[in-house]
Amino acid sequence: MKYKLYNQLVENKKTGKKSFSVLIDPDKVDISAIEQLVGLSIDAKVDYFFVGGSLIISNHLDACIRQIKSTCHIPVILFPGSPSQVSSYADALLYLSLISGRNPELLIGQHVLSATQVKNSGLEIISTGYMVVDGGAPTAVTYISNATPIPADKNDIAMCTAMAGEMLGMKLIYMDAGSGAKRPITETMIENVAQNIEVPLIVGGGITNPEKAYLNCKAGADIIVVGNAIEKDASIIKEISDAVHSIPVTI
Ligand code: 1GP
Repeated sequence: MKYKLYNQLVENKKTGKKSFSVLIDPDKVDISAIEQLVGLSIDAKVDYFFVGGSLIISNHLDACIRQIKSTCHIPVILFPGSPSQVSSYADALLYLSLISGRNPELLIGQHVLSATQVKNSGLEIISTGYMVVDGGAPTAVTYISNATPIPADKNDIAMCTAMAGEMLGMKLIYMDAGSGAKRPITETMIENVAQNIEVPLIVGGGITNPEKAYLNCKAGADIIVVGNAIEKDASIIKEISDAVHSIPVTI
């Protein structure tokens, strides 16, 4: 049971089933707004909720997740911006190492400091090679991480970074242009990475329409994450979910 969610991700990849994840930043939603968001997500057959953010302003992470869990069975996966964003109410945690950067604190330092807390949380822990790609403007993640993102046109660097992450034992690769990125990651870069790794590939950052979500999946993304565009207009949840799920399962 410990790798329940991860095993499902691997199974999905084998069959070519693409997934859609709605990103909820606890600082950007009221508890009252979550009910509506969850309702739309159930109707749209959303696969996962990712919960997390770069800052902690509101300090209602637990309440936020409990609200989601009280109204649906969609798995909640923590996407933490810092070690303090651990909540036992979630189903799993992306244990992120910022492999695109050279800031030792985000490669291993904070992990050491929070290892006991993370292990004792009882959450399913999924080690994730986190790659930030330049999205055309400084985003919260590039500023806070104090690390240079991979240039948007350096497909080889992205490919080799992902390959190294996989060979180091990371179970997922997450390519992120940063929340609200002006330019999402190109399909060419996604394709280069996807063709050279076997672990599931998550892609997010600046995806604002169903067409881009679809193209990213065709290029090899297994999970599409959208946050910012949904904060602006939640009705887009269904359009993007339909686009992601329109890709036929191959086996
Ligand atoms: C950011 O990948 C996520 O870490 C989602 O980005 O908010 O731009 O959709 P957006």
